[in-house]
Amino acid sequence: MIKSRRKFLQLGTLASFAPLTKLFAFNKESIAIKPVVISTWNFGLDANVEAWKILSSGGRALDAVEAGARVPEGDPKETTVGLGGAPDREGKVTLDSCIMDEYANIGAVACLEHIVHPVSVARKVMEKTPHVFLVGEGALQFALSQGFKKEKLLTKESEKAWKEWLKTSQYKPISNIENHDTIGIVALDAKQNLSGACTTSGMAYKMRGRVGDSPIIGAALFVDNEIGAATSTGVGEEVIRIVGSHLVVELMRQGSTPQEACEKAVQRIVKNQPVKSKEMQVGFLALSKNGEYGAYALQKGFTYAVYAPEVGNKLFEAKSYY
Ligand code: SD4
Repeated sequence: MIKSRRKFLQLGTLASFAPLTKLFAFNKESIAIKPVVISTWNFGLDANVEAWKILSSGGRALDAVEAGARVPEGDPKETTVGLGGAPDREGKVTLDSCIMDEYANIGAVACLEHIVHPVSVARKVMEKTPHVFLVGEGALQFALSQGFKKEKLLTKESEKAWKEWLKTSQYKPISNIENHDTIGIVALDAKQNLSGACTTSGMAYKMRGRVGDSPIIGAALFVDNEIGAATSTGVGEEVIRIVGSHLVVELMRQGSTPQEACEKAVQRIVKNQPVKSKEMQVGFLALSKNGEYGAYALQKGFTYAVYAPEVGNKLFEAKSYY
């Protein structure tokens, strides 16, 4: 699954990938930089298409990841992100999101209600405020001041499922492909800059006020433009406990490949929770500065989408610990 760019260059077959994308000239040695975008779960395929429009025309990774994350956010059929997202146990849809660019600029929102595109609010926090994180009522107030529209996010379908859940009120989160989960998306652009974004409605039927890993820089997302980027999905509490995405990037800094770094982060969760980890899902994606990528999860079933010149836009299933 991992494709090192050096190997890619050694193959000497760059020209054969030319129909898939433009080759981009980079620095004095004119190395062809291939943009890459990777994102979590099946809906990553559609997200990647939007991101790729930007990357393949020489655009910035930051714009690409925002555009990609907005796709499942705006889709009412996706019940784990944005519009149509599963509510908390009081029936309120509360959204978490963050974004990070190549200059270590960051923005985040948590427990944001009524706004379809929290990732874009997170970007506004990053670009228009002296802060990096707004939550709840204040985040909503800020979003409205920036021209975002107040909307009802609870769809009939999500309301029906929540009312069904209320009958037993059992909170047993097993996040996996059957409910698609959070989108985490990281990209490398033609100028060899990295950015990432993450957005979610969080664990279905969570307690009111609960915030997961998805809006927390270092937990569900981290970008270091010298090294690489990482993102996560799954039971956020466990990702926060190991500051997962930061860990993955730091492991890469110490020499791990993206694949090895994702595996070591998952192993850290198993070490923390040898019993509980058997029954929960956490998945990591990592992308290095040179376009190499990796993925690993606790359980089988964690899919991710890669859009890169040599593969096109493809879905893979990550290897898993269990
Ligand atoms: C959270 N990490 O709120 C998110 C949810 C998720 O797979 O990704 N579920 O904890």
